[in-house]
Amino acid sequence: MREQPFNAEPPRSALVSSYVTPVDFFYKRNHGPIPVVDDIERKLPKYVVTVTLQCAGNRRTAMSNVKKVRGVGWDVSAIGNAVWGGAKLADVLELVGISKMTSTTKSGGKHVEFVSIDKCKEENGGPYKASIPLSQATNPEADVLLAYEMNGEPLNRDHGYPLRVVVPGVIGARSVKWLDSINIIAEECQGFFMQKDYKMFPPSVNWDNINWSTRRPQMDFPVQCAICSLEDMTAIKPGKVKVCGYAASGGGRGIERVDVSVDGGKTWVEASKQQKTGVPYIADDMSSDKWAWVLYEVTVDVPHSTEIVAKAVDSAANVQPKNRRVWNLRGILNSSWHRVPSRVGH
Ligand code: MTE
Ligand code: MO
Repeated sequence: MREQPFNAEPPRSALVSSYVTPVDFFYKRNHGPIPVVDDIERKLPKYVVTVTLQCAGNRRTAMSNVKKVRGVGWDVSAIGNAVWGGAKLADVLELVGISKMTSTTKSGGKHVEFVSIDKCKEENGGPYKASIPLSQATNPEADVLLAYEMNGEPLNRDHGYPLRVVVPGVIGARSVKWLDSINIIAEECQGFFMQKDYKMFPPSVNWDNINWSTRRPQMDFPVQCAICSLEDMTAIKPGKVKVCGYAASGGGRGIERVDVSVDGGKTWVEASKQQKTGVPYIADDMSSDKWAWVLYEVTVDVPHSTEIVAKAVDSAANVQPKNRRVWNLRGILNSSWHRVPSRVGH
């Protein structure tokens, strides 16, 4: 945990002890000191949507084991699932005369920019900002919220009081906290965190040959899962071991399957997954896990020291990559199979 900026991550086991992540256990990612802002008026219908937010840097520490990357170190818990309450951005924009669209309506490449009030050194003391396509912002089905509640309580300062953006299915960096203003702009936001960070480069790109303008800002996050019931090199007794954790995918893709292996990935068993029913949700039945994670669980036999591995498959049949070939200099989007070396002893 660091005080300034304040970044915090809960322990693995605490992370999956409940389906909805309590505010105290929800990771916190800030690029500047935390400000206080005035309250704002709320006159639109309130929507309550369960959304998993994931930092693009989740699991970055493991990527640094391959080759050093630049960025805040995270284990597997820079992710959390909360029940967000707020106005739909599509309603807010309609109020100022921008009509609702579906994902196929042409929006001429325009973006909606969110500007915060915090001051970041990366912006030379200017505010944190990010943008999403206008077509997404004005599409009610994209469920983009201007949230003022988290888990039924007013947002706290760490998570963006009094108002933050929640962009479901997209890396956390676009869910701007302490929202100050919204701009409709001709192209994507030119801020640091859109243009000089949070882009996915191949392993051949390093800090000497990087050309930021060759890549688009990362938006959706990939299919991801982690084992949360075991720390690396846990000593376990031979016999049955319960393996549990979370799985989530971006872009509204639900989780189809979670597989667990106790022989380093040679053979697999399917875990059972659950999404707590009863959490508020706005999605049709077949895709009820559209924006929210699933928690999974399976009991496996572990006869000898091994690597316990988990991988998830999403509704578009995307699978997590086997190897850490996804190495990139910023250490983002580490979504390789989650491997936990385990030592069996008596
Ligand atoms: N918004 C502002 N204003 N300042 C920030 O530093 N960090 C972003 C995003 N929104 C950030 C921000 C990043 S990188 C992430 S992952 C999420 O907020 C984290 O949200 P949380 O702290 O509520 O978990
Ligand atoms: Mo992040």
